[in-house]
Amino acid sequence: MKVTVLVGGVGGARFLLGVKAALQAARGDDHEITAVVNVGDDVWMHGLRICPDLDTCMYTLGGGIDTERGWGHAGETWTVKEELAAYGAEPSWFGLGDKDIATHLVRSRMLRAGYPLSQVTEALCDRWRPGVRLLPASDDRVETHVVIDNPERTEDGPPQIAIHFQEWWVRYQAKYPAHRFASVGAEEATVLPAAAEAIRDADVVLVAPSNPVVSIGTMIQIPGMPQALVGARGRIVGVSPIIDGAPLRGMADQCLSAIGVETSAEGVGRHYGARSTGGLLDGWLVHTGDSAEIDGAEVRAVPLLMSSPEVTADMVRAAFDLAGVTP
Ligand code: FO1
Repeated sequence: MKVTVLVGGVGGARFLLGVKAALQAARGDDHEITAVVNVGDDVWMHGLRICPDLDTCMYTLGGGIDTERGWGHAGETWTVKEELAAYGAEPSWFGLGDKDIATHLVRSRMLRAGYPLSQVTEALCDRWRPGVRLLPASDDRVETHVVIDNPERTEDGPPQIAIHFQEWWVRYQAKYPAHRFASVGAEEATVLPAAAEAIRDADVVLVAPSNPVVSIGTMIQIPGMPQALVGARGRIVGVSPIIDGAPLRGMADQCLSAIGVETSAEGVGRHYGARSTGGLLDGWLVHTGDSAEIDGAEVRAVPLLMSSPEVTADMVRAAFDLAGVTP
């Protein structure tokens, strides 16, 4: 059975643990899980290419994640970060752990040698063995930048500036309202062919409860991705990242309000739209107690709190059922 999952960072990685658990329980190793991972958060810092969502998925599925933070290594140390700060080397606000830096050094060296990100990811996964094929949504640079009011505005300075998503998210904790998001590089980018194929060929495509704007939203706009989704032979079922009107973690609410979408299971589901009317979804899972009316898509309410891989596996089974497939 082939399952393809569109994922972003922390929520997506936890969801993938549930997909793995559900398929292992039903079919042992007789399954193929492909994660198509957001690359919009990727960033060059201190000369290193950092891919937060790919690394979060790789560490989470490979057993190396710091479960408290949801990103970076367990048992991390911060010596290099402290040394960089001692030199006044900016950005000092981004948490680069010593172990994590090894990942970025290997990735940056391979990228500079000309290997595409998808091959770099495959090489890194040789060590971590995530048990899921991790594919970047594109080998090309498609970075999410955020337009905000200029915090250091001078009388002749620009009223608005664009900063990298990581600066908005980590340095400013999204305290400056986003006027809009720009996917820098999207026009020249193309969806990773293997990712498009995994979407087309899957028995079911799952949309993880990731940030609907800067993870899922950015991914499905990469040239070639809409066509792959339209051509998917299986049904596409999404899981709401909004429970009882709020995101479980992260700042999906600030992102949704920036694009004028209501922070609710129905708001996100309607934003994604039904595949039958040119949107993304055939089915939409909302949390017990929430409801959503999406013209052309079937909605079901099940518990969506990913409190353990087993509980998440129940969500995944509900998504398979909604997609009309038996794992
Ligand atoms: N998130 C933070 O809130 N603070 C950090 O200092 C931070 C550092 C960091 C380093 C590597 C990495 O892979 C992720 C990191 N994250 C950090 C998380 C990251 O900003 C977000 O997880 C994603 O970009 C959003 O999904």
